[in-house]
Amino acid sequence: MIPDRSSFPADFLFGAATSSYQIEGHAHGGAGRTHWDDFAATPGNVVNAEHGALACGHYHRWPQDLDLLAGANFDVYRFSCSWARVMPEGRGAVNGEGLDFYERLVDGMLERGLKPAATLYHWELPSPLADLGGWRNRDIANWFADYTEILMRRIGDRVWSAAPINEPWCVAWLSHFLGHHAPGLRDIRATARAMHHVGLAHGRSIQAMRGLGMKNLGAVCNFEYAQPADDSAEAAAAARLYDGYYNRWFLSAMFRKEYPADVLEGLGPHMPEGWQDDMDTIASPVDWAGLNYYTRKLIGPTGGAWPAHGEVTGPLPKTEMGWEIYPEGLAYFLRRTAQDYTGDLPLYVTENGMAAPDQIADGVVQDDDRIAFLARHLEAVQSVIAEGVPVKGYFTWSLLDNYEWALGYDKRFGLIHVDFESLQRTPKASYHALGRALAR
Ligand code: IFM
Repeated sequence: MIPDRSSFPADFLFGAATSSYQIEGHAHGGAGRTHWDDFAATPGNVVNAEHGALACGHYHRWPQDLDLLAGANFDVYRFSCSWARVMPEGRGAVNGEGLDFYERLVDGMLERGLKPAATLYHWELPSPLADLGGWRNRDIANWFADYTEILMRRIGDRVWSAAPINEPWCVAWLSHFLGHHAPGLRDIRATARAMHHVGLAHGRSIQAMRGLGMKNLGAVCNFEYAQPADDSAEAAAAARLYDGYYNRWFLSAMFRKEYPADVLEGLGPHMPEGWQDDMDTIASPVDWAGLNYYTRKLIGPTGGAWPAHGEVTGPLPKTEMGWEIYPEGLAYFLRRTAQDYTGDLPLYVTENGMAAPDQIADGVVQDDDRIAFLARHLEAVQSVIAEGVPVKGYFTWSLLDNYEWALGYDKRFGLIHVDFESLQRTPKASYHALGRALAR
């Protein structure tokens, strides 16, 4: 059973999250080309070479989607804006249609009593900026600050919160070291630069929004619980290092003005010159921290080049992504983030959810596994609130089935089923269960 709203503190907020490229339909409304369009058009990168040109058609169907959000009694909608929709070339000319779209969307939320929680970058980098080196180029911090200012001059007075960059680890490591996401690089020098410039862009964006007088600004990072694959000292060291570049790198920079020493042993030689001088900017004060959490990984040594470790398949029940279900990890990160980095700052679980092989039968999607997943993770949140950790809200990923990046449209994370031919929305059992739990 999903715990009721009444079993949380009175000011605790519930929301659902999405992102622009994953739902909007990038071909509409004058948006510019992005590195995800390029990545998806390159054979072998994305299942079935699927892309976000149409996605969920949210660009035209947003009123219905906002009605669905309000219908499930959510308080907040965490959405993202597309840089290339606002500035098709990434710099210079502004696409008025794009700004109009986000203004309509934000006003639509307010009309329905939903708090707009904006993210400025959820991964679709304008291609012309990718041509200039993208996240490897230090100038991206200023380009991003300019985009922040243009977008927020239009909607900044009405959003409830704003965060610059969703999941810096994915922007940097997943995309430049593992090559799983655009731009698909596997290069340690590119990775080190991206790991630093993402933080710098975050800080410059926060500064730009402060300059506009905006409040309730945050940082959203993702976390994976890293557990040693066995009892050996080597496995313990491997898991510790994984935890370092995945979970500690960005928090250390944003809240302590330093990078973890163990990770610098590997990345240090590849860092951009003078990176130490940027730490004050990266640590520009924020008002809250957001944690995206899905799973744990068992990590063991592999030999070979740094970081010389890899994942071992774990024994726990898994989601359709093959990710182990481990709510204890969420409790661990909330506790550790408050203790080691953020103190009394409000924490939000900004993403949590699961992919399942959902099927419609007689108009019903009976996603009981998702209901159990949400219940267990919400109970984990309650357990740390009882310990005094200042968790102030929880967002499920995702409102809609959507474009799961390199895995295309097969992996369904939504509370609402989307038929990607007709674009018809069908609320799943989890949507109804959450709606009942959140009723006031
Ligand atoms: O779909 C993604 C989202 O874009 C970022 N966080 C994780 C989700 C599930 O993989």
